[in-house]
Amino acid sequence: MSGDYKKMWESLGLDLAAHDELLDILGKGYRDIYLAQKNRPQGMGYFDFVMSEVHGLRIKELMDEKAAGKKIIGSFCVFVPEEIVLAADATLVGLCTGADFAMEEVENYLPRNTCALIKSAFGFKLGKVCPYLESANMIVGENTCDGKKKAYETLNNLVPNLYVMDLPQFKSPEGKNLLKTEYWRFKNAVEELTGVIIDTQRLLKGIEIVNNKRKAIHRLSALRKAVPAPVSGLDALLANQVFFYDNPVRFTGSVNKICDELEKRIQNRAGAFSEKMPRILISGCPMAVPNWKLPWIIETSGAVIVGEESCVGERGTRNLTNNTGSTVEEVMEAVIDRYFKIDCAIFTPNPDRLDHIVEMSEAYKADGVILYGLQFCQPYLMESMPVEKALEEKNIPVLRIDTDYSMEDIGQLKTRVEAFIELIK
Ligand code: BJ8
Repeated sequence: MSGDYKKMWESLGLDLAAHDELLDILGKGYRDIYLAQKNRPQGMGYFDFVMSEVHGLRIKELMDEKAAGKKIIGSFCVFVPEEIVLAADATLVGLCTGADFAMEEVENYLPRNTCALIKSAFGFKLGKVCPYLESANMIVGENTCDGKKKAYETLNNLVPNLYVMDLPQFKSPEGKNLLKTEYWRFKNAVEELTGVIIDTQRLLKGIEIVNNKRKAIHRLSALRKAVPAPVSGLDALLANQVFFYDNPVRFTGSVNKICDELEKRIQNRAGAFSEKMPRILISGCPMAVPNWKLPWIIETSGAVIVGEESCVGERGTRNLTNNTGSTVEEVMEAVIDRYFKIDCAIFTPNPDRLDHIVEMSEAYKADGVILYGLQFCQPYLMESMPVEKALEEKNIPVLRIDTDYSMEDIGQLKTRVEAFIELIK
């Protein structure tokens, strides 16, 4: 971290010693996994900088925004509509959920067999090491899986500003009505928090900013369809992760710059990968920073990841929001339409997700799919069994993995991944 941010972290109530420890681990992991890669696009330098300042400069920017009267809203899920947040001149940030921290304390609040993502959110809170969570004026919890839903009841006692959003589980007209009710309620809550009335123009502006961010990511994804792949899956994942933290306009420009560079690489058939390298699609639970374990294992085992069917990936970014409405009701309807298409495994039944995995595996010319589930994540682990069967019936090779954030199973995972890659070569 280049600046001196100690006072800022102190003012946020962080535990400085624990936070230093976290930054050391994060920095080491980043060096070993990211900086050890060969032939990275130069544009990734921007993301290296963002990561080196993820608890520093970015937090300072958020604090400056707050000092100027703006509000910060933290979220754990892609169902929280950024368009509405931006329309009120507020900023949406993803909250820390990608690493184990203060696990002993966490298990005083949550059962042992809770998924790593939920435990991690609590670990960052109880360990006092997430400056995003501590700087947020509102924290949005969403009723998705049962684990999160019940965990928010407990989190409510640990933070002063939790807002819980209900979400449907059926893709039915009634389900959509529930989402509509909840998005209007959220709009009102954001208006109350910020003191800004969200009108049509404001909402359209919010849509434009978020759509541009999505379009840049779509452009990056489309370039990954090239053979050989022009960029590593690890670097593309990082861009998808930073999507949740960075200033959206700056992020869009930075991703587009990388895309310009990748287009040249494709023209010159340059890059770090050979045409013969097996191409992998990852599908399943989201991978938040610094959860890079499985992609790192895959890409140090002779394969390249070409797509992520994940909320930190194409499930989260794939559809744009229609921006043609002329009343606030019409524009809100467009926001609701867009988010109602997200095919999270909490929906039942959820056939769209299988279709999307097949579609992605063809579009990205994947040689195999790795289904990634976090241990104790019932929605994704349960759904992975019929998905595996359906993919096998279509002769798409599949490997099903369930793991957590610990490093204990690295050897075992590597053996399984290497065997799978050998099989699809
Ligand atoms: S829209 S995927 S971001 S809920 S891993 S906490 S499901 S037990 S994260 Fe998600 Fe929104 Fe859905 Fe996407 Fe529960 Fe599973 Fe844990 Fe999970």
